[in-house]
Amino acid sequence: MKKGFSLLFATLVFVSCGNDNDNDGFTPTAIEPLAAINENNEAELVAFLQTHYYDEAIKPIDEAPDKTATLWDDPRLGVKQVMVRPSEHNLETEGYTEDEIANGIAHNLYYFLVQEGVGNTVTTADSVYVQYAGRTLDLNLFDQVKQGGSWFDLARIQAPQQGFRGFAEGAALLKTASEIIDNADGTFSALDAGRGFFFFGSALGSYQNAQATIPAYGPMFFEIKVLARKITDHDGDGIPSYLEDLNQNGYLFDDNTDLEDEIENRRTILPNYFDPDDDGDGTPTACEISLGLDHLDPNECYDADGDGDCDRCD
Ligand SMILES: [Ca+2]
Ligand SMILES: [Ca+2]
Ligand SMILES: [Ca+2]
Ligand SMILES: [Ca+2]
Repeated sequence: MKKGFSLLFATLVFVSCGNDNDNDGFTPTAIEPLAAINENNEAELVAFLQTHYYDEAIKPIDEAPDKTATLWDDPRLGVKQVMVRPSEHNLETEGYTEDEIANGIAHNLYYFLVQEGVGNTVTTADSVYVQYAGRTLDLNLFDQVKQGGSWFDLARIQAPQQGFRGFAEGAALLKTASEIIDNADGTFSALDAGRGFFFFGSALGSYQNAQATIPAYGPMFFEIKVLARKITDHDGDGIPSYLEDLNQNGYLFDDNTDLEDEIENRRTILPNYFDPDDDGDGTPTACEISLGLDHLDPNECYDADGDGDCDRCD
């Protein structure tokens, strides 16, 4: 993995700063409302798609010459969009519906697939081995791996603090290579790997955090080629992480069975995919499954000595 992107994905904890004009240094920039940022980013994305084109032999995406079909209307590409609903960016202000507060604000992720891939399907909970390039809409490359590949844990990079949910959503629209063949010179060839281009707004990227050459609230696009994937079980409870996405929206941070209990008892907030005791009753999920108990019901647990407290069974 290139150092730059490693930093980008691993340490997105900076606070965006701006000069407060009082000449006493920098103060954190207030987080802008999600709906307004979405509207701006959507307009920027559509304008980009309508003024740029795809030519595999050249960049492969560049400003479209006159009378050239753009990304927006090139029938060869058939640009599609999927709706993703981030919910974690400043929805505490007025003006949002209950549905938006509960399920997020609808964002378009635009994409086209050069090749879907013929291997395994990918979910946003998988770890993937990828080649990729990420650019801002001024075509500035902020990082890439085109030789070999890098492993990314899609569940973790979609975390609010990491901020690359769009990357995870895009990778999950592809399939892996059918086969990876080791070449005699130490390189490898990936046969029929899924490859596509994914364009998304800042709420599916780094939002208010300016990172490397990505400006605060800046939309971006990625070219992603998925070579291989591993199914994950982050908390080792025997339930694959993709099955811990209870509401099946591809986002692993809004599924937390014992959230209220974690808040009330000041325990660490752990979404189910990262929580070895999903219902917080004291009996680990793996124990409950092995005993045939409901691991999402805190009223059902293993009480070894009958004292009313839930116990481990290992
Ligand atoms: Ca699990
Ligand atoms: Ca979810
Ligand atoms: Ca939890
Ligand atoms: Ca439990």
